[in-house]
Amino acid sequence: MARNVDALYIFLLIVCGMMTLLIFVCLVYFAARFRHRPGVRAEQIEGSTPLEITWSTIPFVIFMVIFAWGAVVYFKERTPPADATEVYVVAKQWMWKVEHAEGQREINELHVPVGRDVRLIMTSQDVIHSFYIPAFRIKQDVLPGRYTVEWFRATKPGVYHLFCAEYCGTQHSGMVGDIVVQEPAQYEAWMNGGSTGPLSATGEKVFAELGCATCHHDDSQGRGPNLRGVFGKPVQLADGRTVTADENYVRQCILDPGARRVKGFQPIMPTFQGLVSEEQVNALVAYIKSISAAKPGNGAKTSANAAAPPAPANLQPKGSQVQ
Ligand code: HEC
Ligand SMILES: [Cu+2]
Repeated sequence: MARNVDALYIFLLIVCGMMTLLIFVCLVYFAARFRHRPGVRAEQIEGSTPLEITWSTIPFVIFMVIFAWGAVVYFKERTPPADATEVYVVAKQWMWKVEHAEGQREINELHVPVGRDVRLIMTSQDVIHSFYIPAFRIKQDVLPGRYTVEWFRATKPGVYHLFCAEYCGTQHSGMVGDIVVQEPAQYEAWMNGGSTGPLSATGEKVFAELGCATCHHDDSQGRGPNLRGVFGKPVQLADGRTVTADENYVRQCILDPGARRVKGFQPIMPTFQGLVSEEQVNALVAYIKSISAAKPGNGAKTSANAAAPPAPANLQPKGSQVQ
């Protein structure tokens, strides 16, 4: 992404530089050419339509080029590839806590392999921070109460600066870290040292500990919806809206279930606000994601569901939505 951003930026610099040069050349030339001479009277000019059209059209075209080019770069930078490796980031005053899907945790460091797409799912435990890697030309605010996302693919091994780019209190300037980009083999070795098991497994434990499983069963008999296959799919809400079950949706289900209710269920799910840490929410999200990923076992179950006589759409077990 850095190359795209740089190219656009250099283009802006060149356009601005040429404009500045043009203005100063004209300034000096006109000052000399039309300076006051004894006996010469200024002659009044009443404007020129061709001139007006020229100096409106040319800047317009240049600005539209900048706009279109900027939009293309922006949308590319804002759209993570679907198969990117996921890493959870929790910001707090004044550190970055990182959790890999494989279970590795680190503080103020993020290890990634070279050449892999990495998608960061970020939230804050307190105030607004901003995850900024200048070398990769990416920066994204990290907000309390929701997830924001950014992604990158590191192309060269090395250690790169990580900064917090949003003033977040007295030690804001100390909220720095390292992005460690390693060759795949090195990265594997690092990854295998001292892992606590996959994040989704931690999530499964949290799911059991918090009693989620008392309502969310593996079939359609529970008081809550079957969560298998929910992630990434559209969900019909009681108020008629249809939303996609992404990270922010699952997060809101856990922390603020009153904000949206799934159609066809009693509003009995309690809030877990204050009972779970950001890390536990991340683990739950990873777990719910993992039981929605297409797996052979899951698929078999799904086709059994699909063969069953059709139930009213809102009562269908969620698993049946898996393709
Ligand atoms: C007292 C029963 C109960 C408990 C305990 C419970 N839930 Fe729920 N949950 C529900 C019900 C009922 C719904 C559907 C109505 C709604 O949206 O509130 C639901 C909805 C959800 C949804 C949205 C599902 C969909 O199909 O879109 C998610 C995700 C979820 N719960 C996760 C959890 C997690 C994680 C926990 C544990 C931290 C938990 N729930 C604990 C009853 C419960
Ligand atoms: Cu900060």
